[in-house]
Amino acid sequence: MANGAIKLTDEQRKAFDEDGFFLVEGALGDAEIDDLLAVVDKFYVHYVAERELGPQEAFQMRNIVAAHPRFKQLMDHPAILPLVVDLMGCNIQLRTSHMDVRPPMAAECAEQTLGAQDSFFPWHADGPDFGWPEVDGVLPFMEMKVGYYLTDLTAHNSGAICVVRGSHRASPWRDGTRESGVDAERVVEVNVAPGTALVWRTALYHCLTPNLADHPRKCLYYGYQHRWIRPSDFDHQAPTVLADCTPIQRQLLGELGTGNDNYAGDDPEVLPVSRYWRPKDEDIPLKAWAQEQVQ
Ligand SMILES: O=C(O)CCC(=O)C(=O)O
Repeated sequence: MANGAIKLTDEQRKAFDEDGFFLVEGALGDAEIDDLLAVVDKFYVHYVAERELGPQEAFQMRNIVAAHPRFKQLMDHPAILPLVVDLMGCNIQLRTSHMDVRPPMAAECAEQTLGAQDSFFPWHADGPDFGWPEVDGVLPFMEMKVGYYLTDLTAHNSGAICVVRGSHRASPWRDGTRESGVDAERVVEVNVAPGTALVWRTALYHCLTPNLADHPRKCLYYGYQHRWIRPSDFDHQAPTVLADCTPIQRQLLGELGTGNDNYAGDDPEVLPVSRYWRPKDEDIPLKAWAQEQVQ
């Protein structure tokens, strides 16, 4: 990666701050898409049989970074990691990673009001049970996700995610209006070609259109958060998952980049201090990496 590549463009930063998202077209090349689809299909076929899923049933699998090396590689994809680090800083980790397969649905699903609370996929913002802390009704910037779309979502009602532009800066949930508080003018249906990445704040209200296309919709999501928050998919990843990781990958998987396990610092008996809270440089290899990018 070329030095200087870490910087977001002005347009990307403005879009992320004001709209809550931007797109990176061609983030994945054709060969990467094919590779990833092969892995998605392998898991999907396996779980359809094991869980006896119906032909129209949506399937989601979490912590995919632990399930397959190809999924693990994507968490520090060279086209996207610089953008994530520029947006969140270097003291970050994964909160979640998931794959989503949504087969074609019955045409009647399009009769449901988009995102209605009784629909197949209601409007929501991501967050833990009991919610994020709110400041004046608005969520602080706690986390972001990158969505990688592997199949064609260019048609209306092909199962694409919809986001409400700028909704991370307002809180229609507070007055109890829920989906009726979603301003239709600001709804963006993310109709994109395979290989596109959506870089977004998970405080954005989002839902899905029904998939009325003739092919299943397949995509992957990677959620990033500050390291002093707890991930949702894991406490610690299994040693086998960590074994062949780079220091940056170990960091993103929630470990100290050194591979050491003195999480409570050098003097845990008298002066414990979490190295997620107060990392040394060697604990966050992303710091040196980020500095190299801007030289
Ligand atoms: O696109 C999807 O299938 C799920 C999106 C979503 O709700 C999420 O990532 O939080």
